[in-house]
Amino acid sequence: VVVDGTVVMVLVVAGTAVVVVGTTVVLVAAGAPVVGDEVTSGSLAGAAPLAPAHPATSRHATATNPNRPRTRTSLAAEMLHVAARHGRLSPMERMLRVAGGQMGPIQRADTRGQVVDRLITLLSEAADLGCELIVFPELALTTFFPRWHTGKVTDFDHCYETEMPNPATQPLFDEARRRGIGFSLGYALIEETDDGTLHRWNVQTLVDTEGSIVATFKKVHIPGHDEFDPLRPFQHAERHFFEPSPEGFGVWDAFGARIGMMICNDRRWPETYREMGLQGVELILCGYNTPIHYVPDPSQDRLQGFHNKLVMQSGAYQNGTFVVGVAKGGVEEGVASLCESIIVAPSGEILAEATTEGDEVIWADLRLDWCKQYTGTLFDMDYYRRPEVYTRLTTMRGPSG
Ligand code: ING
Repeated sequence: VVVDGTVVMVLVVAGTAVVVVGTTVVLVAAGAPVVGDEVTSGSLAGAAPLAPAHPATSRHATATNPNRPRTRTSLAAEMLHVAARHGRLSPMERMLRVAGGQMGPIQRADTRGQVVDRLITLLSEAADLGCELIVFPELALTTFFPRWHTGKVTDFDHCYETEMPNPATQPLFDEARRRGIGFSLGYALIEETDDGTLHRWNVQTLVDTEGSIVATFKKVHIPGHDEFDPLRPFQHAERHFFEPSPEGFGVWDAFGARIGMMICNDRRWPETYREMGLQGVELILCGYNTPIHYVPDPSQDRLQGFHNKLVMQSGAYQNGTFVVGVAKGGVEEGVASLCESIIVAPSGEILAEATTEGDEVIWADLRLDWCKQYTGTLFDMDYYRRPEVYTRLTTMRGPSG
């Protein structure tokens, strides 16, 4: 085929898929020719390179993980599909296939073993699809326990992890490493600092395709309330159970991208995205547990789905980044919670969306340089932003000072 003026050929040679742009091998499923080889003999030698081609850096196309059940021709077909969909096969394109592992409810009686089995099922499906990374929800190991409040936070110590990995989650780490897929996992963490004090965090840990922990992010914006509220049909006492992060938002180099994390309520605050946008983030991973009924203002109930999309689509667009937002939803212990997991492009467009209220994998191919089409033009922050007049943003908490 001719893509963007360049002859692109896909050959399945001796069981190996070889994609040639002009006369340069740019993609190999696994085996013989090496990415970047010049094809100088055979029928390709005469193919005049209509455009300079460079060895592709596409990751999953050159993945040599033997465990990944991929057929050669399916890979080649996929690469052409991706090329066609993005209008051109620009061999320098960094591609990342990412999944969202939405979960249905986790009931109070569900064991971590049962939950980890569900996570492994989602992870396996994502690996079968050729994904390199799957994003799991907030508090993905337990029911959303801040819906209760007994007055004693230690009554819920069993809902927190004290280390990661641990015996309950090791099978997830092992299977991820075996399949060569990374993941981000939301959970509650009790941490004892050197001076012996206990800290309780709402966290998300990013694990790479080798099973190593890249980073653990602590939730910054803790919503809800601290004291028991007798007027509520159910509590949202996150401020009773979790401290806010003292570290803020980070961005890490992983999976060939600049990756940041946020948790649930963080996604509603524009500062969240800008703090990562100013660190050059290209992909933000987010898990959420969002009850439909918002006790302080029930008029928002019918808008939960709209607000969920609104904040992540605008955050993505205004900072030129992909966003993956993944729910744990459905009816958990009688409380209806939002699903509607989405994958959003730097344009603000939705690339994938869940359609069920249960465990479901959504996925998309992220062409990471799409970010630059926004951060290098309309939202060129180094050129257009005016921090010298944004003085209130970091000196005031609210209108009262
Ligand atoms: N949950 C909710 C969220 O920010 C909430 C809190 C619920 C806010 C309903 C507004 C409306 O999505 C968490 N866990 O932050």
